[in-house]
Amino acid sequence: MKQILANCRLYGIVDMGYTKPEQVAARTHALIDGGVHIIQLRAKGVAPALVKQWAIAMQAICRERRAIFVLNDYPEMAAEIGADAVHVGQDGGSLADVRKIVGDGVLIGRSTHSPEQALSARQEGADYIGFGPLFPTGTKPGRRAIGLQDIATTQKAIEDLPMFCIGGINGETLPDVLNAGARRVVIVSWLLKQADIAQTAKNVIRQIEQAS
Ligand code: TZP
Repeated sequence: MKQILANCRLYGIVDMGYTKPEQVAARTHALIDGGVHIIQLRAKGVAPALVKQWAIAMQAICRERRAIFVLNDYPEMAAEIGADAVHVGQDGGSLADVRKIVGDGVLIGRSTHSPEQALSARQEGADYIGFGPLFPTGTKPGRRAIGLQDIATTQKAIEDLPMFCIGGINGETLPDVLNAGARRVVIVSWLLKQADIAQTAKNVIRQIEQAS
């Protein structure tokens, strides 16, 4: 799994704010078809029983197709359903506590919003980090944008820890994000709104690889 993570350029999120329940499986497949090998379920404000149902479905698809399935926010549920990874925010408790819940075989991702938080996440034992939001985004309303200026120095400071830049990335902003030094990105709403998710993902991955 660490190898899949290390090779991953584009991280996809099936965000239930933009996805109908009946689209969960098809979107998971479309992302994998497009070369996205790490896929998160993000379902804010939804009953845990529903989250669990979608998580089990996505985990099965990801296992069969050798992608990493990440559950956002629910370490206990991640452990229970055998998720590959769990992602927690700054308010998600210490990573040592999350590690105790999920055990050693599960990857842990942490959202970070500053270079200091990125370094702390590394020290705490995160397997990867999200870094953003780079731009204001309706997917995380009210969260201050951190801009592009710290991407390169932060990636250097955390050495080989995979850092996924996130927040307001789309076809227009991607070139600036890559010019600022990003080599891994998460794209949520723009990607999910595309008519052809798989083809768009392929195009994005090609652009990232060309910049690398
Ligand atoms: N964390 C920081 S920004 C963000 C999250 C989950 C949302 C990114 O979504 P979008 O739609 O790609 O801007």
